Amino acid sequence: MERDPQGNIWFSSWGGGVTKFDPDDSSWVRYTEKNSPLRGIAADPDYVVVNDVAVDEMGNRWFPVWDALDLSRVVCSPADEETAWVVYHDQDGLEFPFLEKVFARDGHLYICYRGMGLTDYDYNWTVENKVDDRLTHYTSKDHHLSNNAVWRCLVDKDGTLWAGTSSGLDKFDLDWGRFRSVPLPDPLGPQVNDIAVDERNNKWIATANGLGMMNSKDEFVAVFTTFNSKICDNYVRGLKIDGRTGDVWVGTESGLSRFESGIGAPAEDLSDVVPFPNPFIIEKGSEILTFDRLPYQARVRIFTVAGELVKKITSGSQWNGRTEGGELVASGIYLFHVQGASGESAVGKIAVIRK
Ligand SMILES: [Ca+2]
Repeated sequence: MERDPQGNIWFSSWGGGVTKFDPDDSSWVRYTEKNSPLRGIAADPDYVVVNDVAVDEMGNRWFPVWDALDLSRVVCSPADEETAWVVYHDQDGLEFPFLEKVFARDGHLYICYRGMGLTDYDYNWTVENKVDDRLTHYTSKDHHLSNNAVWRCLVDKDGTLWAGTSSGLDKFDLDWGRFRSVPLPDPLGPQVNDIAVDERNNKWIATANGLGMMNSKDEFVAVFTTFNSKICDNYVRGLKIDGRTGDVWVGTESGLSRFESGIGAPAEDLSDVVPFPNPFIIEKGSEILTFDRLPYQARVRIFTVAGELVKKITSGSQWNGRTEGGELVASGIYLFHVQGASGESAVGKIAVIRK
């Protein structure tokens, strides 16, 4: 399920093609072999299997078609509704029929296969023109994927390609030109069913045995199971993150759970970056202050009122109340300076109270 820039919501289905819901007039349109280039399976041409929908930055909608009888693999509904849908066949290099999830980013469509690895299809931003397209196919044999059954792949905010497979989580290593396996903490894994990225580039990992959260340095900082959280079931099938509220919606075998991560949409104006709690009361020394709505690439520096640098926060959005040397700061007023990726900046104050 995905929303396109016009506000339409697109649903994929196992056997029923693709459905579009337009919230403006509450209309539903179903696309099947009768009114679109989507095609059914050989055993039943009316049975159109589409496992996912991806919407790219231009608003093009991409549908992976499972085992279509005419050997079509991917169908694209261009952002401009007047343009005819474009079909990518096996002749376009997409030889494998069992397509699972797709992910669109920067002119590439990444395709996960059940049992056949992962394809990076570079359509080069031009949907109608196939002459400029390039395809790279990754497998366990040639590129060290943990397993050729790939259930989800995506590109994170740093441009790194991730794959969730039946045998674990893989990260693409550009220097090496191959994937390497990222160890999952107990009891997560082994199968990774879904991956989602939040506004701070944390990776949320849905597995057959719990949900994990990994920070932007690839360290697992949280593991959620029925033993330590209110998650409905340890078998986690799918994830969606609401970028506005930071809520992580967790689809499990026994129901839907919602986790309030508190990681909301990044501030467009850096003066909207607010530290909390403020005043920042330090009692045990383990307290954390968070800069809410800090954009991922922004950096924070904390100063005394005399202008002396106390701490640079180069990754993440949190401060533990300590100096560069690891000492807890004294009670008092501190200034913070936020600098965005393109040089814009803002300043504010934090009151620290030591108890
Ligand atoms: Ca192209």
